[in-house]
Amino acid sequence: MEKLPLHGVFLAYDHGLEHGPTDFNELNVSPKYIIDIATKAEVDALILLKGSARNYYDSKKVNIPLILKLNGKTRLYSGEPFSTQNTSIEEAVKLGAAAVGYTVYWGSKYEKFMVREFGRIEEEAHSLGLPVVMWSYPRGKTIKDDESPEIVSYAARAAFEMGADIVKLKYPDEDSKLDWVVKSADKTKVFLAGGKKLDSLNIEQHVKKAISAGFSGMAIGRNIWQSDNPVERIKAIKDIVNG
Ligand code: FBP
Repeated sequence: MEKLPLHGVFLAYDHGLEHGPTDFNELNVSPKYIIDIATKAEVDALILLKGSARNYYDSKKVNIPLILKLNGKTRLYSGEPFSTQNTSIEEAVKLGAAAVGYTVYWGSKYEKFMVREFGRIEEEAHSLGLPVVMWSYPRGKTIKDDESPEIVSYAARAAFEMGADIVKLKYPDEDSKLDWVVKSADKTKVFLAGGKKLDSLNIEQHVKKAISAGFSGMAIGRNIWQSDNPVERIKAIKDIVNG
């Protein structure tokens, strides 16, 4: 099993469940295409759900650490955000995962269930030496602006208090508050989430600012595998992250 670095560029590909194949084209609809990109660009980790991992990720052949995402939901569901666990840590170990991931929708009516589930997962994963990555996403009726610095810092702090090793966060809408986000996360390493397709200049500017404020990396999906030159885009982001 590859060890998960706490710094770098992670390639996310859990969108088939989260958004449906509407995010995909003829090429990126296949997990094999994603694993080829990840291998060529030497990403620091690959984020998959169990279906893609079981069918395409061979831990003996792919030299990239796997983060197995343990929960998820579809876009077909329209209530208050609620993402439930769909696989176990035992399964993550069987698949050769180096870490596990879980989304918490802070502020949702169902926050209490996700908190309880994450708490159990975090303790079990750590007892086996597996790092835990939290997608820390304030979302739901009570969250008016999920990119406000107060909300993003709160998401950072909540991940630290819940024992996450890495937290994946949205870019706050005030650059000057990036370092407060990092301070709020304390020992938890902060990774920037990607978002919908942006031009490369825009992404790179975000990454530069985030890294100089103390972010540890980026976990990105659509902006890479929807691009015409995915390997080059990862390499450009890696160059910024690695200084
Ligand atoms: P992107 O870089 O494509 O935004 O991927 C990051 C990610 O967190 C995925 O892991 C996840 O499927 C998706 O974003 C969630 O998207 P949304 O914000 O629409 O729920």
